[in-house]
Amino acid sequence: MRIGTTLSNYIIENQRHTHGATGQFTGLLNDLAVACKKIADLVNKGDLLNVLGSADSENVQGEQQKKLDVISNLVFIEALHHNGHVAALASEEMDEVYHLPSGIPRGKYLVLADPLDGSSNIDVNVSVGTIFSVLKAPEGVDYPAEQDFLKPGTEQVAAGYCLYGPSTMLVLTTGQGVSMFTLNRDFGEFLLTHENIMIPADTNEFAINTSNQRFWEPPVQRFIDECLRGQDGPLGKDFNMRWVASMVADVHRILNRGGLFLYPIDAKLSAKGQAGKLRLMYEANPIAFIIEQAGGLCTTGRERIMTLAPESIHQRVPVILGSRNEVERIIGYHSE
Ligand code: AHM
Ligand code: MG
Repeated sequence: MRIGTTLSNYIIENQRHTHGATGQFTGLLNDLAVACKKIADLVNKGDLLNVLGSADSENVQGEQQKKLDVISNLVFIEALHHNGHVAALASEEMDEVYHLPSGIPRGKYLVLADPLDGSSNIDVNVSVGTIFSVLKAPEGVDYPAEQDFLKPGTEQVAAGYCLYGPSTMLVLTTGQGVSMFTLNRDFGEFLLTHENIMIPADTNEFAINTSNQRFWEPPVQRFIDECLRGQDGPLGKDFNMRWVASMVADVHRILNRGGLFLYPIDAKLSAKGQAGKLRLMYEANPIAFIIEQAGGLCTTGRERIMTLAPESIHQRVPVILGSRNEVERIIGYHSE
């Protein structure tokens, strides 16, 4: 019986094809995989470990943290900070950049993460995930500042997510397509299960939180209205709708069978002074990198997500992504 291609096999093979590679990037991806395996175990055991429920604390964005949000963030730091692969870390659950303690060797990379995406699903046993984005660190800087993280998505060297669903799956891009790995819990390895994922260009499935409908802008109102009018409407086809409320799970479905995901700007968010719901640096950018590598598009409706110039690590943006032809249609509605 063969073992198959482990995540380690896969990244070491990639390293062989990268001129001047030192093994640090390979080490970093291994660290990330360890963090994901640990979080998968916590999510899986849930109530048995007394890790569900509220943490009685808020993050920098004033959102109530769950115990598992806080614990996953600690796992992320522990797995990444001491192997000499990163120079600093940032996450949804930390107000400021995390600086490595003195005495720990500085690595070549910066990592941003949403340690546990889909907070509202944690306590109800619905799929959640970890999202990560990897950037190059500035050379010779012991304590990279927030400014050093503020690079457009096009400068990511890798991005991925781990989905904690019926199976635990790690989805990764290093800019050469998208690969999927499934965790074999029996021997604790991620094994390559899909390569060169491509999102179908057309779709008849969309995901949006329609409870916000009355707050949407006209282009999104128009598009969803046309979807709902189905075969008799201008789009000439019937649509299906899904909304998991964990972006990783909605994105995973889109990678596998096509579809659209929209978390647009709306009047309710604007009234709170927010430019969107999702965070650019550790949600939208890494997911955009994956979606584009799989042939899809990711936009605010008006601009490509990956070329936005970030202003802060916790910045929010509108996100519209998925099957190319329908995203192009929505972009067109925004420009009319
Ligand atoms: P989180 O990082 O606090 O979990 O928030 C992000 C999540 C996304 O995963 C999901 O698509 C969205 O928020 C759901 O929002 P809503 O509850 O408004 O439907
Ligand atoms: Mg999130």
